[in-house]
Amino acid sequence: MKHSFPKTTAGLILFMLFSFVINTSAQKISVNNLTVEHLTNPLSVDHPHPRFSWKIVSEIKNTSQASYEIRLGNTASFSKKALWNVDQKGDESVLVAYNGPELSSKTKYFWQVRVKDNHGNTSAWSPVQYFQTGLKASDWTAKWIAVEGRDSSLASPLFRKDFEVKKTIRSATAYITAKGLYEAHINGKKLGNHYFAPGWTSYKNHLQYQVYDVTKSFNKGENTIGVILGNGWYKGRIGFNNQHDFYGDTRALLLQVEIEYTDGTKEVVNTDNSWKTANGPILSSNIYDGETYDARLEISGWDNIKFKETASWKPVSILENGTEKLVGMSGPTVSKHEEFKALKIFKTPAGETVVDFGQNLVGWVMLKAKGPSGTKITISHAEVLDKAGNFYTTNLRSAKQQNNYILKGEYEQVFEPHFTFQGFRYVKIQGFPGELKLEDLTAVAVYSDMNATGKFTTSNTLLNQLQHNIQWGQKGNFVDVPTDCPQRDERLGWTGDAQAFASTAAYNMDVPGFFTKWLKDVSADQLPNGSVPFVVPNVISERDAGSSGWGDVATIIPWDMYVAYGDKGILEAQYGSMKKWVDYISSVAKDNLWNSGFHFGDWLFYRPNDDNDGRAAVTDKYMIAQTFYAHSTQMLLNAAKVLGKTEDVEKYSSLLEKIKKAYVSENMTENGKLASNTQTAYVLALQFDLLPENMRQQAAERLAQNVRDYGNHLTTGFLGTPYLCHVLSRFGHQDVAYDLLLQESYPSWLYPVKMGATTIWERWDGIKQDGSFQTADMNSFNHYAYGAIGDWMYKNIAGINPVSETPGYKAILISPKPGGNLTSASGELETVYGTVKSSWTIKDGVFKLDVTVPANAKATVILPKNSKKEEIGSGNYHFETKY
Ligand code: RAM
Repeated sequence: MKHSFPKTTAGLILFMLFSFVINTSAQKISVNNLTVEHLTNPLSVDHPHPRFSWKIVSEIKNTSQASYEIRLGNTASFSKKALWNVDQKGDESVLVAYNGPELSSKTKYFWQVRVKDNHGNTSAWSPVQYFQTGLKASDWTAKWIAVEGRDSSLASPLFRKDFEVKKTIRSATAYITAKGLYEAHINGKKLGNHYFAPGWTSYKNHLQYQVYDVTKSFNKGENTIGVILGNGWYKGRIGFNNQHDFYGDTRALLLQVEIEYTDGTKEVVNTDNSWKTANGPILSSNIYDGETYDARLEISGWDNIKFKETASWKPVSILENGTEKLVGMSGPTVSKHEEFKALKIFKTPAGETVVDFGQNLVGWVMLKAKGPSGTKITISHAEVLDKAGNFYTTNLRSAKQQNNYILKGEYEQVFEPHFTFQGFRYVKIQGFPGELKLEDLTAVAVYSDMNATGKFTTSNTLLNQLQHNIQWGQKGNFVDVPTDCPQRDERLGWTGDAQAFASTAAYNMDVPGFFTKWLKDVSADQLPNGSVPFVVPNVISERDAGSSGWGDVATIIPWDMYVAYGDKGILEAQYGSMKKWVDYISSVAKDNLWNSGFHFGDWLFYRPNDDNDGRAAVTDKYMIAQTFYAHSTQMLLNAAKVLGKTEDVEKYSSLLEKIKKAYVSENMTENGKLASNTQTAYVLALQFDLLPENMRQQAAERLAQNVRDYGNHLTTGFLGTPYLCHVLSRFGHQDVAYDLLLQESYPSWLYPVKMGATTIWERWDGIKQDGSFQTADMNSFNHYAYGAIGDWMYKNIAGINPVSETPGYKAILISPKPGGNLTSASGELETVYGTVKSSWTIKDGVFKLDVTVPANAKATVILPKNSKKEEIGSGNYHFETKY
């Protein structure tokens, strides 16, 4: 609509009124949170049809999207004709695929959206967002550079280049990657605020590069680029056999800066033989052992202009281009998050100076220090103190987790490491000159940049601490890849742990980008026969693959991500891998029974110390394998249905039937008792629907009885634990589930909480009741697997459930199931449609529930002790019922 300015006063008033009406109607609905491939304004989009998502904000109840418009162009003003314009009826607002003309590489595209709702309101155009496409293989003109001769020094080499900018820059983009880790600087400033670039992938298959908008980084005239390389996962120590150089023995840098001047001309600055290299202050660094930094070796101004290269700056060598495939980074970067002040500095009984930060976290300590040149300060890291109150590091196995700083003696410096991270709550300080003060130390948590999406609180403070521990277990183990633990000489992408925790992870944080990236490596490192390695990226051996409950990550996480985020693309991308895994199992199964090969089984299940009485809850490993064979087949089948692969639906439906039959004849008596009479056995059989329907309830009774027989204690390990309470709830034993959850004595979820845990432990009894530790060989205090109970807490206590037929919380099931002695609970989830809330109280026999449903979504609400279903649209709702 075009307004022409009114000429009379009356006209002016009318005009103002009219504009007011227009504006308020425009404000009734708006769009925000625009993302491309799950990321905000990403710079390295490789996808030929990137997908756009947005959220609708509306104060009007029952709002859904009636139509949307997207425009996409080369300029932010859309002054030129848009390259792509869609005006489409429908309520699609999540992952809408681009289907305009072919996108060019290394190009910035601007886009925005506006929507109409079902009430006739139109939003304003959203703020303009952008994304940039990455480089095609043939766009790379830079050369890989490395130090001359053998790259045998533990130290981190510096690389530098000066160059001149003669004209005014319109735009400049840097594309950088490394074999090893890199930290890039332009004119004395670090590029980006992230760490551990280029991230960890299956380097032999693909190596990510990062993209930086460096338009404002350069000056007209002299400029300098400086880059430091670290060993990282590529060349540093990785895996538990003291293995080095796993991916290669030579660290190398690849950097290409593309500059466009305002006169339209272009220039490229590349890594090539004009670069120089020298040793810097980082004397050694690797992921497990930490870093040694000698400030006396700092080369002042090396990464800035006006620097005079001395004879110690040597020419670089050019590496033959490797076969590695370069890909744009698809997941989130890793950066600093929460900071913790030191709470307490104290002397341990052994006489050591130890600092407590109050939280087991992953990252590092920033240390302020000044002292005589050559003073060496050592910071060691530990998760716990022992029974006597001494600093305990035996559970780190061979990982040193130690940073050393050597002072240069001129002024106060703040030290932090570059290419390593530590898992710790306590640090031990040695060699500090003078008196150590609390303000000299700050711990900083470093993890992948995922927004917090979930909140969960209840009237029970121990349970709230458990939720806190689950979230910190996630933060510490989501450092570019999902790891088992972040502190000992392991820190690997253990597939079993990841599959157990993925659905909980998707409640707490925004993880689709994180898992999309990692799942590419699940496919990449899958063996030719379809078997899936124990760890991904696979840095152990090819033989270490194929365990049930671990390899099933290939089917479980893609499905979990699809349900939580509505991302069909993940299913499409992973379908081949899902299928290969199921076909692999079929290839080793005999008569539809998976009863061969190595399996971890129900890892770390309950086992009393002195088990003369035979209380250990041992579940037959092949019985477990068969249940996961069924489950993976079911996940594949689900994916085949979503993707419309009818032949596969038929094929795998009939396979699934055979798997279940084989399970029953091998493992169940006629009366329904299972071959292993353990909680995990019943849990897996019921969770994955292996038993004939008429045998299920009796099996659930056996499970409930088993829990009661153990005095309301769980006995499950990694595989049974995630589903234990789910199965109890599903078969009407909500009370038993609550008794387990709220159990405070060992083994239980709250036992570690009572023992002061601030993260989830690897074992139910990492610290035993007498204060002694479990075996130091395997006793991590930051392992997320048992945190998988979080999924049940959100679903049952808060009552926030996805509906897999309408994924991504487009349809939500709100069904809180109060229990235990809880008098209130509140859950919140930032979904791809917006915020879902469910919070309840019980007081004077009345259950009150407040629900929020985001625009363009709908919910079914089921109140406790009530089977009536209420269907609601978006908005805020209040319910009450007798309780
Ligand atoms: C341990 C890991 C991990 C587990 C495997 C089987 O080494 O810490 O948690 O998945 O073993």
